[in-house]
Amino acid sequence: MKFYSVLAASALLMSASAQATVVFSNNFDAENGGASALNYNSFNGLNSTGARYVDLVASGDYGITCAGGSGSCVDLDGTPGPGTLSSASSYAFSAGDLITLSFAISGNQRGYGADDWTAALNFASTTDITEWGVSVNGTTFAGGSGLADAISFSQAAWTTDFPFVDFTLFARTGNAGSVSFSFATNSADNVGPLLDNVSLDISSAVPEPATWAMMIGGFALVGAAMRRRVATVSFA
Ligand SMILES: [Ca+2]
Ligand SMILES: [Ca+2]
Repeated sequence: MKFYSVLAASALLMSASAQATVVFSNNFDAENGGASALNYNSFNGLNSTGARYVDLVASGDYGITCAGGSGSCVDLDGTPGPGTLSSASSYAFSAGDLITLSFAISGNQRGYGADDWTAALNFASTTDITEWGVSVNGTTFAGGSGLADAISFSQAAWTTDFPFVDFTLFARTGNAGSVSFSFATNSADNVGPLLDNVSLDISSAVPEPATWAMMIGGFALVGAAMRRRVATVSFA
């Protein structure tokens, strides 16, 4: 009986996500033919602005392993940094849409101490945010609501031994508009946080109240499973 209810919750989660629209996705694996490039700025759909460059790293080069153990990823601190990486385009949303920026990020396995990093959703004009927050390895933390020109999450002292963590930064909007996104670090020693698997999703899916109840059951199961993992990783 319990097994059956878990399956039902999973099915609802899948039908909800099927209505989602991925408007941007880059796992960096196809950039530069799969080869590393310092101060790379020919990304598909992304710009490394001004002199704040980032490095493209093929997994295995410089003692760095990307998310999933293969392909390529980005060292947010270029040569020299600090670096920023921003979406080249803005993406339109409608009132009530849920905007989700997903990415994997780790400390730099080369060492060189802890760094700060920030991920942001930047709105073209002041936007009514009805709810926003972050999700870390599947556990959600509420950020609140209000009028905003940008929503950002900043992580201080991201130590070099942090493994890749799946983050999402999300916002539900009360009015239509357009949004871009950006990543930045304060690292300036050529060795910074590693970024991988970036995607932006804009979804108009609003579940029925009855569906919500069952989805919360599903999320609770995920949260319980993930809490133990997160507990070993401190987000102070
Ligand atoms: Ca990758
Ligand atoms: Ca650094």
